[in-house]
Amino acid sequence: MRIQLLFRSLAASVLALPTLADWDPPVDPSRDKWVQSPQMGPGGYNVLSSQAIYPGGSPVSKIVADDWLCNDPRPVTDIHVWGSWWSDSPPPGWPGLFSLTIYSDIPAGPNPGDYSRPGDVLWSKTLQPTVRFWGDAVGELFYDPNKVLNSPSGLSPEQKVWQYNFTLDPQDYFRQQPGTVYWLSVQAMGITDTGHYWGWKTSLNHWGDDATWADLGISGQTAWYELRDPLDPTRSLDMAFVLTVPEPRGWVLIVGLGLAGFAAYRRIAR
Ligand SMILES: [Ca+2]
Repeated sequence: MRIQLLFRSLAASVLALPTLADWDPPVDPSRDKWVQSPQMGPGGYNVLSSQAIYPGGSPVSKIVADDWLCNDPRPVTDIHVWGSWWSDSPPPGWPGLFSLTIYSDIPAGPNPGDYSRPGDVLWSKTLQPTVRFWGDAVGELFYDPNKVLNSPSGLSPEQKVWQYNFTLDPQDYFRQQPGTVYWLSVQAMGITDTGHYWGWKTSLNHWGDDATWADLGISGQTAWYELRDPLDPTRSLDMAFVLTVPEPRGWVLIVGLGLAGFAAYRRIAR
């Protein structure tokens, strides 16, 4: 009977916790390796980062990347980002696949155009996240740096913000070198219905260099371009993402359930 009560208590604890794949503030150094929070409302943008079809029928494969500093040796086990859909219109039936890539850093040079940018590809996965609604951000804008959408400004209103949570399998953990700068890109893959475009949300926080964007064409990738505020080019834009490590809470539950199972086995075996 005591064992049954223990199992019930542990099961209740599991149900009472939020889904471990999600990420919520406040920042917890035991869980969070890097945090750049989303900027909700005026001044916030969702920057086109999709493999999709423009309204005129031409394909687009835009990619956005931002930098971070590895400041401890724990591996990246989860990647969390925020984003929105152009005109708040997600594509019906889309399988929800994203391409995530981590690059080395090409440091900034002495000249004004020598901003830092992604270098060699170190890690790349195509993953399907869990998705949850994050909130309404009235006053923010969707931005296409190519200015094909909503020409000539490239800007249009939207406000539905979603959180995308990518949980990596242990064999896919990204193992970093402390003191090293890396870049992360996130792109929504294979959107075939014209009129649906995903944008990666900009962040309240600035670190390192501006985010960058590029196009992946048939003839290869274009250069990386700096991402600046389209309404105030003096303002740097960075992207909203969180990198987490193995969550202590999850390990406590796993160990607890293991001990309970062992105790039950001992009782039955007697
Ligand atoms: Ca940055």
